[in-house]
Amino acid sequence: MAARPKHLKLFIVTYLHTSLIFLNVFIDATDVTWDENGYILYCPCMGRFGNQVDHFLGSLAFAKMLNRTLAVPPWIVYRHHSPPFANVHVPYSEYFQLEPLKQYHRVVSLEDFMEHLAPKHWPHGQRIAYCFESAAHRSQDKKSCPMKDGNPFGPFWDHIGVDFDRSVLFGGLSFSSYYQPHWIKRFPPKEHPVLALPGAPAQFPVLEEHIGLQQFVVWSDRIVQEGEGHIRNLLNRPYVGIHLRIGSDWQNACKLLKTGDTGPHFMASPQCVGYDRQTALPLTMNMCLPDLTEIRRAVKLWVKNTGAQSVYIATDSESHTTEIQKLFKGKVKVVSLQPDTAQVDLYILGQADHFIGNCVSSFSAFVKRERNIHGRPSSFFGLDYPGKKNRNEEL
Ligand SMILES: Nc1nc2c(ncn2[C@@H]2O[C@H](COP(=O)(O)OP(=O)(O)OP(=O)(O)O)[C@@H](O)[C@H]2O)c(=O)[nH]1
Ligand SMILES: *[C@@H]1O[C@H](CO)[C@@H](O)[C@H](O)[C@H]1NC(C)=O
Repeated sequence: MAARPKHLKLFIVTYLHTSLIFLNVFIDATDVTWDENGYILYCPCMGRFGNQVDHFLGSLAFAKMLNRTLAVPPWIVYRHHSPPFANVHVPYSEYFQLEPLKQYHRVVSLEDFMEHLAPKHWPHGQRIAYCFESAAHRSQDKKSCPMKDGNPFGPFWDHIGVDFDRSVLFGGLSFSSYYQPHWIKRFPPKEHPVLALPGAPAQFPVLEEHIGLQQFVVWSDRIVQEGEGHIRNLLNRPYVGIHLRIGSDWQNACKLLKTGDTGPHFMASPQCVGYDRQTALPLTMNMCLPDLTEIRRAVKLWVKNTGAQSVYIATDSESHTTEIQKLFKGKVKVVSLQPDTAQVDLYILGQADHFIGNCVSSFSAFVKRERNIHGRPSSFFGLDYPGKKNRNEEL
């Protein structure tokens, strides 16, 4: 009698153990199990990192809307001024974890899709490109999708190892949720299992309703470790993080504002002037291209407000470290790393006790969205209290 429960226990433990192993295998395998509801593939072919993330969030929402698995593309990093002097394709998982995305919707990395699914389910000879008629009209025969025309398009699909065999064109559709039934009807997954698109099925800047998807974009351990190391070694809390987007390309862009060639909605600016065109706040030159006077003013204000011990400067060109140091007569530590990997800057800005961003920049917008999710405060150059009426007007 006494032996039986013991055996039973052993049996249960063994059983649990094997089923856990089985479950693990099963979970791993789901990544590379063919989805009957089909896939969305796209090239993040517009803009640099900030733009690509905006497009990624919209594409994630689009894939969920069509209930297709999103093949998550690598990031395109333009390294034309430093080795290897070409585009680099960085897998999503180098910067972020793939797993948290799955809480929102089914995803597979484009690399895994190519390695495990494409050979059987999307073989050579059956690789169809899908695009707007208007896009195909730009091609030589006027009926081919311009999938690999020019940079970054060609190098991207070459990196993935894809040539397209033919094109399917569409019109009278857009990526907005209004067209969900139209998409499903036009492209049932049985006949169109893999929708490969020349660009992201999304808008820039990211739609207001998709901003919250940032919560599923979670840093990889590698970036966390590197970022935390710098914070620990270089900064004393509380610290203020600032993003200086002031380089020559940006100076040119902001000229459009000066000449009146753009209204308050300019690139990422809805994040601070508001998405509603009717009620949008004015977009000022200080918000687009803060001068040294404005940079000094804002940094001084937020260092004082937060009792900051350090200031971290992320920049696309000059850091103005000396000028900012002078403001505090050596009492505040001012640091600028200018790391090789821009994501390290983004991480450190995200962790700051206060962040001052550039309202027009999608690079800043990444930081602002991430901070909002964690309830961390942000402001912008030229706009100290976004979302609230100008303090002076209230007085
Ligand atoms: N490391 C670092 N790189 C930056 C910084 N600001 C801008 N950059 C680089 O410049 C790029 C700017 O392009 P995006 O990320 O698309 O952001 P954006 O500010 O909206 O600029 P545009 O796309 O040019 O309109 C970034 O991806 C970075 O490569 C910064 O503070 N630190
Ligand atoms: C969405 O796709 C999944 C996976 O293919 C499937 O199990 C599910 O039934 C689909 N949902 C709808 C509403 O079609």
